[in-house]
Parts: sequence; C-alpha cells; structure tokens
Amino acid sequence: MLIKRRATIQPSEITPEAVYRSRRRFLGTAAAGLLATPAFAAGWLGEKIPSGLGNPEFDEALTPFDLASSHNNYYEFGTDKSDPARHAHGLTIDPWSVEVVGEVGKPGVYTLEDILRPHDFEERVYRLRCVEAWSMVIPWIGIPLQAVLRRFEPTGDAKYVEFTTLYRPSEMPGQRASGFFSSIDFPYVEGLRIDEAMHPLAILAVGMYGQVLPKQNGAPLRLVVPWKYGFKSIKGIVKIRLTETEPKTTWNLSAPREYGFYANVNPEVNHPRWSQANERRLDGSFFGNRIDTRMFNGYADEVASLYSGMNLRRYY
Ligand SMILES: Nc1nc2c(c(=O)[nH]1)N[C@H]1C(S)=C(S)[C@@H](COP(=O)(O)O)O[C@H]1N2
Ligand SMILES: [Mo]
Repeated sequence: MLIKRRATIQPSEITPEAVYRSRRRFLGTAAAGLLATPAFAAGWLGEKIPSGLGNPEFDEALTPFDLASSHNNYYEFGTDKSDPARHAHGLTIDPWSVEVVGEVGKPGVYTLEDILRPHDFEERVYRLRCVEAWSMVIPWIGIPLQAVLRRFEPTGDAKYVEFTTLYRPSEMPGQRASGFFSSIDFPYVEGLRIDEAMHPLAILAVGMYGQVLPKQNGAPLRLVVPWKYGFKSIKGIVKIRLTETEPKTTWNLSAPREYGFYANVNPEVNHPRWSQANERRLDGSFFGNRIDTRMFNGYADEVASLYSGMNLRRYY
C-alpha cells in the first residue's frame, strides 16, 4: 500500500515551507543513494521522496510548491488557471463548519476542529491527474476519509457520499459570473460510492508541502482521490451527505458525455474531445514533460478490485 504508517505529524509540526524542505533534504541525505538521481540533480524540479517519508518507493519528482499553488482549477474563483491564486485570498475560512446529513447515525453541524481533532495527520505523496491531461505530484497532509466517515456512523443504506463546496458569491467571484461567462452550476458537488470513499487512499486534506493548505488549493478542507480525475477532488467542503442513490455531480450534470460519475483515470477511454492516453507532467517548463497516463493513475494495484466486473467504458 502506497501510504505512510499511521502518522506522527501533529498540527503543531506544520511548518513553513523552507523548514519543511530542509527537513526533507536532511532525511534525504540519510538516504544518500536516492540523492544521486536525475530528479534530484534537477534541483528545483523537485526532490526524490526518501523512502520511509511519505510513500515508500515513490520516486517521482514533486511538483514545485509555487506551481502547485498558482496553476489551479477552482471555478468558484474564475476559470483561468491563475484566477484561484489571485482571488482566493479574500475567502474567509475561519470559522468553518461541515454539515453532515443523510444516512448517518450522527448527523449534525461539525466545526472544522470537531472533524480534525481526534485524528493524526498523515503525509501522502500523490499524483494529481486532471481530466484536461496535465498532472502534478503533490505531498498532501490529511486524514483518511474513512476514519472521518466512520465517526458519523453510516447506516446500512449509505451507498454513496456526496460532498458540497461552499456557496458564497460575495467572496467567490466565479459564482457571480453569469450568462456567457458562467461555466458550471454552483455550489460545486462531487460524490463517491461508499466503498471508494472508504478506500484507504482517499483522504481529506488540510495541508500540502508541510504547511496549511493554500486557499486556492481548497482550504480549509478538500477531498483527494488520487486514482480519479482531479475534478472529483472537491475543494472547500461544507457539506457531506450520505445517500442511498448516486449523487448528481456538477461536471456530470454539465456535460454527462464528457464527465462521468466514476471518472477513474483511464488511458484507454478518451475524452470525446481529446486523448487520455498521455499527460503533461507539469514541471515549470513551458510544455511540461509528456508521459504516458497509467490505469487508475498508477494506483491499479490498490483500487482495481473496486471495479471488478464493471465495464469501464460504460462507467467512465
Ligand atoms: N469546489 C471545486 N473543487 C474543485 C474544482 C473546482 O472548480 N471547484 N476543480 C477540480 C479540478 S478540475 C481539479 S484538476 C482539482 C485541482 O486541484 P489543485 O488546484 O489543488 O491542483 O481541483 C478540483 N476541485
Ligand atoms: Mo481537473
């Protein structure tokens, strides 16, 4: 399993990026062999992940923090990749609460602190593969979604989980756009089947690169489901609903033939308007590095069994 052991990262350990990078370097020095790699030699391109930190055996270069926090999709702040970083600073994220409803024994309004307090944070280095055929490698800090959902005591009828993003047009300029400029309906809604949500790779992230999540990346709380296209990894979550029926999700409603409910990364099923066989791994260079896309974004060993017997062309 490509995940770290139950972790040791306390909120107080969330450090400024410089400290974090030097700590990684220090750990990396201990694993001297790993440093003699092209990825590390490339310096700013990223760093090898020393084994034992984050995901053992993960050897792809991290996307530079500056890129991961300036090239974003967050339509609530506009449709241009630079809009979220330009506009999200105006979002109020404290106080923050999450409403939990539906097929659960313990519905209610939970403050962010209520949600996080019982859990240790873990670091997970994951690929993020956007449906637009670009990708990054991001070290998230978060907690397994499974652990949080269990505390709400899902009933036997909880077959799906629906997530909703904040709707606050006064602070989210993309939600004020209308007519030609409006893109999708708000609030943004995403969902998972319950077994997907309970899979250990699915996390709720509160940080990245050892620091608190930037607002443009979905602070204070976002989903990260690394084997699915990026649009499933919903940001700014204010509501979690457990349901018996498949949630109606934003991108699926806006273009059902282009964006399915499952949205598993699959190089064999193309988007109607472009190939999904490869992707641009963004590294700060103009074009990025063109690489082959992998089934389930490289997490097939972990997640393929969730879909055994399903026709992945039909359930795209
Ligand atoms: N609420 C909300 N969540 C969202 C989006 C969005 O527009 N609104 N965009 C999605 C898409 S398409 C991608 S690729 C990822 C991008 O995450 P990142 O900006 O942290 O890389 O966020 C996803 N989560
Ligand atoms: Mo995306």
